[in-house]
Amino acid sequence: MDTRIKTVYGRQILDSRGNPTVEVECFLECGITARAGVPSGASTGSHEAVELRDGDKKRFFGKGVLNAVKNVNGPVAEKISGMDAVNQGEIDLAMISLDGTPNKANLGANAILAVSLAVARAAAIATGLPLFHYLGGANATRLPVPMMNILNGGVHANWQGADFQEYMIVPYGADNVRQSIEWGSEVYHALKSVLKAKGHSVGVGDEGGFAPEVSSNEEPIELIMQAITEVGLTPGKDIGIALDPASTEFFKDGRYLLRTENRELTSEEMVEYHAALAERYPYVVLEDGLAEDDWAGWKILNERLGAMIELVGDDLFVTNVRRIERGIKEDIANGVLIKLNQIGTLTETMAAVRMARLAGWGAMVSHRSGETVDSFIADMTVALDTGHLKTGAPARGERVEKYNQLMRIEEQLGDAASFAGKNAFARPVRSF
Ligand code: 2PG
Ligand code: MG
Repeated sequence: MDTRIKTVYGRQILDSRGNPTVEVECFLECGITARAGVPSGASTGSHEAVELRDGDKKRFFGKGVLNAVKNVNGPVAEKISGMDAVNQGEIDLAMISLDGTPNKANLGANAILAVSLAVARAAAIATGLPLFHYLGGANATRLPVPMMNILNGGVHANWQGADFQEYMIVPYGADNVRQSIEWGSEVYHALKSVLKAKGHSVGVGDEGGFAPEVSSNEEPIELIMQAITEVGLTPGKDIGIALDPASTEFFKDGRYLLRTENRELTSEEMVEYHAALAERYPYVVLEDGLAEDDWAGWKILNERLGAMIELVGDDLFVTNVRRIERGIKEDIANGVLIKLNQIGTLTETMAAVRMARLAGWGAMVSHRSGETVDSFIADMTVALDTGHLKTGAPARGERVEKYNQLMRIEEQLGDAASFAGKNAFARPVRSF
């Protein structure tokens, strides 16, 4: 089978928020073609690789990606045509050097990533392996715990609800991925009833979770705890809680501004806020508990809570080994969020996971708030055995496609499949 790349072809499509994004087809000499689409964030970290937007205000309010598409169809196609699709590392390196900047500002991380993923998928098809096996080898048999964001706040809910961006349920007590998704779906629907009964809105945010107006950032946890018990499950035993406040978004002039509570907190006070929540709730993961450049605050956070829960850096580390390395040296967290488009190639993403795991850290693979129906991250999570994947609510096509893919993989693996469950995290799940 001739797995050399004949060419790649990019186009502009829409993401789940209705904004333009890049999609790429990869054509191999043997006749195989494969497609990949890239996501786009809203609460983006300032240290992320560059998402190239046209800036032409007359089209898509400046958000077009026609220049990124042009880069795929011009210089990138020229550079990688003839290379062997199974040599992922070489192809990714070739694009990185063609770009020539430290943050992919020339070609755009959106252009480069779409090619990187389409190439991987084409190679998988050509070698006759499912994507998770192609990327992860014969050992890729463990399914992740789905981290389901069922209540949205912050910028994902237009700042009309909680300040904290994501309230996730973590069905770690299930026997397998299918059951964990079933539980997650039931709790999601029960939460809808709980909200309705209290007269709350049941409109949803960008990631499919409900987005009610609340009077504190703790209230959503209470509502979710109620939903869990209403479906006959036990918080702490069957299902845990994870939060992504996306704290960078409400960090101004050295203070954390909690608008719903009319309070301004220092880093130390924000840490105590989370410590108090961790005492009352079966809290397993806290992502971006502090802002992206508050390294001193993160140090305090890790000293206070690092033995108890997984503290994940998203905007802080931006899937970048240089920032992760510094985090490990300074001992300021114990987990990293993994987003392909923060760094821009599959190879660099895998290096970030490797570095985190070698340090004994957790690695949580993540979608973006603007998504396509591409389910690449579901396969990648199984391949890299990171044990947990966050990809929104168990609702909305672009979110459920990833969860559905996990169920397909589990089915395909049959008896060989296992479920990460309570072992998914950098810290053991506390008894509650
Ligand atoms: C996050 C993500 C995904 P966004 O903060 O973790 O949930 O949001 O894609 O908007 O950065
Ligand atoms: Mg985040």
